[in-house]
Amino acid sequence: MSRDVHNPLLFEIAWEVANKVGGIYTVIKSKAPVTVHEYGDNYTLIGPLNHRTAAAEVESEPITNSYIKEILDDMDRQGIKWMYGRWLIEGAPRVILLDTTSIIERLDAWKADLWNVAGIPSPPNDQETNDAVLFGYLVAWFLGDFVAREKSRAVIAHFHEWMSACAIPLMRKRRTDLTTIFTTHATLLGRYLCAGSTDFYNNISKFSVDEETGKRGIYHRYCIERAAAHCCDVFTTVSQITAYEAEHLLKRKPDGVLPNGLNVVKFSAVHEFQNLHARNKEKIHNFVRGHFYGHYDFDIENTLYFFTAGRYEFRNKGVDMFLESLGPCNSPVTVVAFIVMPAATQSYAVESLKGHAVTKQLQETVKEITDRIGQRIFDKAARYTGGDIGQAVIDPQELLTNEEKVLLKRRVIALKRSTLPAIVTHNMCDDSVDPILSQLRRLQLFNHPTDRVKVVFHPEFLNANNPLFGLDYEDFVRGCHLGVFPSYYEPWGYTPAECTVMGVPSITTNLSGFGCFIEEVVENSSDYGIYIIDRRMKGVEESIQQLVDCMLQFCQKSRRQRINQRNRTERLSDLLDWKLMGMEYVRARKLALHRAYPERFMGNDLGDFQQYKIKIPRPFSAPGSPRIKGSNSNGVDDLSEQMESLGFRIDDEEEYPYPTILKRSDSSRD
Ligand code: U2F
Ligand code: UDP
Ligand code: G6P
Repeated sequence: MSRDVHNPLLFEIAWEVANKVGGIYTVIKSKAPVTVHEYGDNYTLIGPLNHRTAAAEVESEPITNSYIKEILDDMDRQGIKWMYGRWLIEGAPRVILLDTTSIIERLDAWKADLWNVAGIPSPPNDQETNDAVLFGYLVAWFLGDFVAREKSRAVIAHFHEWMSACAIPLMRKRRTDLTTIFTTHATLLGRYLCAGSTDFYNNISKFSVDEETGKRGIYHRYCIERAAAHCCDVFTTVSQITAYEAEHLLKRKPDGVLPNGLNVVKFSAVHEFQNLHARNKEKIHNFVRGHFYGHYDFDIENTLYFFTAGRYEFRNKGVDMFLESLGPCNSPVTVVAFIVMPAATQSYAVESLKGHAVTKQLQETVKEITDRIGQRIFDKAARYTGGDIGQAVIDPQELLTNEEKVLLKRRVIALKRSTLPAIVTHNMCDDSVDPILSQLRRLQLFNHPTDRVKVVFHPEFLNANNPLFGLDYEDFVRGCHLGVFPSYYEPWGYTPAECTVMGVPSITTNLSGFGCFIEEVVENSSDYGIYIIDRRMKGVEESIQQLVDCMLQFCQKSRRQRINQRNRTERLSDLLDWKLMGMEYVRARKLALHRAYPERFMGNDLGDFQQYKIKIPRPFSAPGSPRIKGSNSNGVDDLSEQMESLGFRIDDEEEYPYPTILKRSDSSRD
């Protein structure tokens, strides 16, 4: 059968399509605009139907593709519930959501089939695996039926993470006529091993993977992940470091790396992000005044805000290292270090709410009194009818009435407290064993007046309705001075990348995908506000010392230097834009097509690619931008190399969403 490989159809499949669980949601959602730009209506996402959230995420619309309609109608007749429409995000891609709960009666039969055809076991009580199996069979069903109808064009199915990937071994076994890409965003075993106390990277080649996954009760999940990695046409991960991990733990060397980008929004006035920093910092000031009431004796204009945030993975996210470095950080200015990580809580702590209430009352009283003073000054001056001009100006001694003095004293007395400002804003369910609280107690970081570094643990993600901050996470980040993410296990790490595009300096490590990426493409990244801690070659104590040094170096900067540094940081954002990052996805798709249909690339059959030839300049060559080092110095080959070895010439000048130009190189072997 000869399918048109120059005009393919693309399906992207993930458990987090229109379903926010973790970082993959950010990947797919932020990438949608460029993929839609490239594929238009030839792009369809497939995800699970979560009835609780689907209505807010997706708008239903009639199905225009007759093949898709036939298949979904047929599924409907067989009792499968689904939703078809546009995902309500920028780019508005088409989505198919499949309801795994509507087909639960087939679970046992499908599990038996999975064992028979792929040797993958699935125990009875693992809900996530049950979902993965049901979803996998539905996706394989849909795609199998689709390519049986659509016979003229090539179809690419791109899967993210093991939860969505059960369909890959099934389709390989059924010889479904399409090409597959599997992108893993971590490995199951790697995440588990790192969260424990294993010396992961030094032992990575020695783990007995079956035994280790068995001990942790994830052997069957691991089988799905490993089968997907081996059965797909093109296997990729999000970073070099995860590629290295996948090679050892999944036993296949990835074909390439597809780094995570962001949908970078540029303001028309470049300095607007600086204004936003100042405005949001003001809101954080308000929080600090309330939280530290009774102990608010530091100069807020000379206070720096550091933070870490993300899922509560104490060791993986490097929170242990962050806290450890706060004590020795003898900063010349006051630092408030925030930790924003969701944990189980009962409620906001009364002390936190009280602090904000009493400072708010004080603020209102001061406003009321100053309004009255203003009125009195005006009245006295306005009544001037001639004579001694001094009489028209109120005597400063009389500015406050006795009644106002009493009112003000009452408000000030309410600020007195016998306790220190709390280190946590909520009542925690596991207060006595919580790892962050335990470490803060061990380090005696209790917000003493003499402490240069204060700490506030907010065990809940932020949103604008939050009674303490009243800020969305993004605005909170903008208002801070430095993000600190000394991760130990971090396949990519969106948090420092998000800081960068908002012009907020951050600290990351050479064990995070993002940190390694920046190390590879930017020289002297610390000049540009991205500090990379060495957690690879250094011992823990040395890494902590390096972190302390970075923070101290930052604390010694003048305001002018901080403003300059923020400008440089923000300038790096083009590097992280999907318009550039998306190029690797383009390459992966071309490689997948080539692997599945090599004969379609023979001879002079590549002429069609020429139609995409549109050039736009490289964004990061703007004057004053950081110097870009040659990329991919080690580890997994990049996709360009793979393709060049197949005889294509990759034009690096090209920028997404215009697909890379593939030309047969003159020295082509065929
Ligand atoms: C990898 O991240 P994961 O997708 O495996 O991480 P998850 O545990 O699934 O979730 C992180 C996300 O969950 C969200 C939060 C993150 O986007 O915003 N979240 C939330 O909104 N509310 C909550 O109460 C709890 C979580 C990998 F580990 C990362 O390094 C990569 O960056 C990522 C993408 O490739 O994949
Ligand atoms: N985040 C959030 N609200 C918060 C703190 C963090 O939405 O209060 C988001 C943040 O914007 C980022 C994600 O959490 O997108 C963390 O992603 P990252 O890649 O750093 O790690 P992952 O959690 O995916 O392992
Ligand atoms: C931004 C604002 C400036 C403000 C500065 C404070 O650049 O545009 O008006 O002075 O932030 O910077 P800082 O690092 O002290 O928060």
